[in-house]
Amino acid sequence: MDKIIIDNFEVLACHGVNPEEKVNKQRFVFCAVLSVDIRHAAESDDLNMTVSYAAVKKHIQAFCEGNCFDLIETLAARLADGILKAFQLVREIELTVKKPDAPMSGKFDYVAVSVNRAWHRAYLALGSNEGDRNGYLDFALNALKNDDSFANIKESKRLKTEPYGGVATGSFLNSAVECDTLYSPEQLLEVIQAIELSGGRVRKERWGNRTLDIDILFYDDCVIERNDLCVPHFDMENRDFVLIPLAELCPNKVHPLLKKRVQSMLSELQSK
Ligand code: A4P
Ligand code: MG
Repeated sequence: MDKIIIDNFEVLACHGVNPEEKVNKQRFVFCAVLSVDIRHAAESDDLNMTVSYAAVKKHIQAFCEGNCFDLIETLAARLADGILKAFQLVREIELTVKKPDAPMSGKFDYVAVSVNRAWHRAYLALGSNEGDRNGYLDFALNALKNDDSFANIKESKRLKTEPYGGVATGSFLNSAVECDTLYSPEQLLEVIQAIELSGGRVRKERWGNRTLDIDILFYDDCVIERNDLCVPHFDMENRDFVLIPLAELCPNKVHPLLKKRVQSMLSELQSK
């Protein structure tokens, strides 16, 4: 993707572990490489179609001057997230924070931390078969909408489905959600489990009845095979309650392991 680059922008501020660094300003030098699609701006020659580097520079300065962290790791990671949230045309950022006057003996140019952060496209499955099922799905959707580490949230239609797997008893309400997220897959799992808990979810038995279930179906094209996190979600090719809502959102997405489009998986399942 195209890049907008701010190189070696210097700000005087107070960050550091040592007490004197909290009161005496020192130099922090920022290098930001922003991934932005600039084609429309180039065609129209219109600043509104791109990201103003002056506005990003102002954001960096205000954030650096307005905070006082022990670690440049914190400064770099939080600033990178903040830029992605404030400037939605920026899809990815490589941000380096240099500290040329770090209190360290010997001759060196600077110490630095570099972080890479990006918006990732995730697909989630929502399900409920206990209590106010619509209310629980609304609750999950609102929790995602109220968290600014998610953007562009879109829910499919909600579908009444019969229980699958032979454990749950009451009928389900299911939907799928498309979103962009700044969370890593592991963070996303923690976040959705926290939403399930605050939605009254009690884990009794696997595949049992539940007020609210949220699963990660896809995370970009990642394949994750850990005991506590398996992406793409296990067994989706056999579940119409997953594939029908998903096909509404992303019929042409290709399952990275099965190498089949969502719509093809659904057609195959329905013709069985
Ligand atoms: N886990 C691993 N991978 C993932 C992932 N991609 N997303 C782990 C979310 N969690 C993932 O899940 C058990 C463990 O799976 C978690 O601790 C997590 O670390 P859970 O939500 O505690 O239990 P569960 O939901 O009972 O198990 P699981 O395997 O998620 O079951 P499913 O696949 O959610 O199936 N019938 C209909 N009609 N509609 C339904 O929604 N749902 C189920 C549950 C059964 N039958 C259904 C429906
Ligand atoms: Mg689950």
